[in-house]
Amino acid sequence: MDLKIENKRVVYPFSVGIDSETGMMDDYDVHIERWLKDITKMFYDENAAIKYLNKHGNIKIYEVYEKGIPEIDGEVRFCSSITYPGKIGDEYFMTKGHFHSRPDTAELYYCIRGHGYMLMERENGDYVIEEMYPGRAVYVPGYYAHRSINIGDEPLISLPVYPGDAGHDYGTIEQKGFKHLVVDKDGKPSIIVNPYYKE
Ligand code: PAN
Ligand code: ZN
Repeated sequence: MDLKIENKRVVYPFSVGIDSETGMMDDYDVHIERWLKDITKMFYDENAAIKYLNKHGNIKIYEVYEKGIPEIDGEVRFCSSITYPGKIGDEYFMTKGHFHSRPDTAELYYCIRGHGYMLMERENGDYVIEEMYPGRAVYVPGYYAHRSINIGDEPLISLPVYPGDAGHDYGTIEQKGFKHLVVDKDGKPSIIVNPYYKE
């Protein structure tokens, strides 16, 4: 059988290690870091984000290690996703979140460390939240935007796995936001409606 070739690159069988303490991959092609300065607008209380920056300086909110697997039908892409503990105002640190560019594609997240929520929300605002903790797998069906939220006090580490041709649509969430947010209320995570959500 022919090996798949994309960008003149042959995909050979491989394996990779993911450190269960740090989430670091021992062999990766892409490393994405999201720092507060770059994503202040993702937090609903942008003033709190600016205050945080002025008081404490920049901070890493989350990062991702991944292998450069071709973004084509038939492939399976995966990464190590690490969201750090903390809050901006009363909102927990979280990933930007996105729909898939091919919106019908699903995703499976396997949680390795920490305690969090997976927020899944449809374009009409319907939402579901599933808890993430070590050993727990969360299935994100197609047509749901998804975001990992760290509600604990250690890094939230997970292994997301998704179809090669899923793609990432960040623009919709950047413009509209999620309708639902997870905030700390009296020391407990609580779901609120985003006051700035654009229908
Ligand atoms: C994940 C996410 C990862 C980072 O691999 O890409 O957790 O979150 P953002 O992409 O929202 O910045 C995934 O859902 N891939 O499809
Ligand atoms: Zn995804």
